[in-house]
Amino acid sequence: SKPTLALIGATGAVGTVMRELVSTRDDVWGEIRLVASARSAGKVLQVRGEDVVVQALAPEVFDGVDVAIFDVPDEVSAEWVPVAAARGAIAIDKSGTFRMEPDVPLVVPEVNPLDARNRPRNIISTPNCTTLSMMAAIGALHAEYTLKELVVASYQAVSGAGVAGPARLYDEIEALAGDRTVGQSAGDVRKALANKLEADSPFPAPIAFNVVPWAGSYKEGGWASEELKLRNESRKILGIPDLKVSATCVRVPVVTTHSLAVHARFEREITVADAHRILEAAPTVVLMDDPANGVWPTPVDVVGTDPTYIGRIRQAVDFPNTLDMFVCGDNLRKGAALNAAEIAELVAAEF
Ligand code: 11C
Repeated sequence: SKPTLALIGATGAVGTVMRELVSTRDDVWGEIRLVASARSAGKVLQVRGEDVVVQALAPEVFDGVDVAIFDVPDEVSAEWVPVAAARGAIAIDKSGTFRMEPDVPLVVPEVNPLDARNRPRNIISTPNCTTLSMMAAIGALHAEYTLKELVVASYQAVSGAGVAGPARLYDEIEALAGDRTVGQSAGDVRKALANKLEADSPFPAPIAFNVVPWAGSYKEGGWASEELKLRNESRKILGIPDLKVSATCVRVPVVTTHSLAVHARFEREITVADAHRILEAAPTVVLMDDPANGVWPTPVDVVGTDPTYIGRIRQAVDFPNTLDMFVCGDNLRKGAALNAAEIAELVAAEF
């Protein structure tokens, strides 16, 4: 019989996309349970065209569950993922809690699908959306040319911060709309917003009319947690423990779809034509690279779709064996819900 799936965090930004994905992809699931915090329990949500009542997170909700996908805050995963695993479910966790633990695989199905089978704790982690937004493309290039170094600048969408992110961006845009004087002197955007909106924002600076060089929490040395995740997770997924990675993560006023400018050095020379050949053959990558005709990916054309888009591929003039590229991926789909769904389907195929 088909395995039972539980979606934990069913009402969040990623949970909403997750319900859509399991309703539209090949239906490999028997029962699907929706689980959320006590606050959302009792809500009725649609899955596969049917009404399902959301259950409150409790040990019993995992009884009989084969696969549980968690998209909840780190501390909720820390408490509840082991409960699900102890009750016999294979837990697929989107949080940062278990990603770097040596006995928990960190899986991107295009890159390291076999790692999903080696799960001594019944836990599989899925990466940060920033790492994921480039991994299918970078993994394909690495498989043939062996990656040595990555220097990345991210342009991260506000929905990476959960449902509060887009809410804040829309509020700020609305508050500033119609004022054609704003954005022309230091502090005027802050002042205009302070007059109209609560100070409470998921972002440490105005996000409308701005870019914010900070994503995540403060880490030693002045790093933002997102930058270190990108480094550590890339190393683990690609299986290159000494990969050199340096990142600067920036939040931009885009609703959904993370973009990354990637400077990648390989073990040997790689031309633009080599990269095109590899990326054209990669099933989940879309090559949009005809700059003479204005063809390159942008978030507004990518949002709501599954693939990883790549363009602006250039051979770095002053750096041997190095390509510069621009990658876009929907941070809620491949960056989150889709990767988790794909891992879950790998596991479901074992039943
Ligand atoms: C963001 N990438 O855009 C983050 C959100 O480790 O899964 C996801 C954080 C994580 O804010």
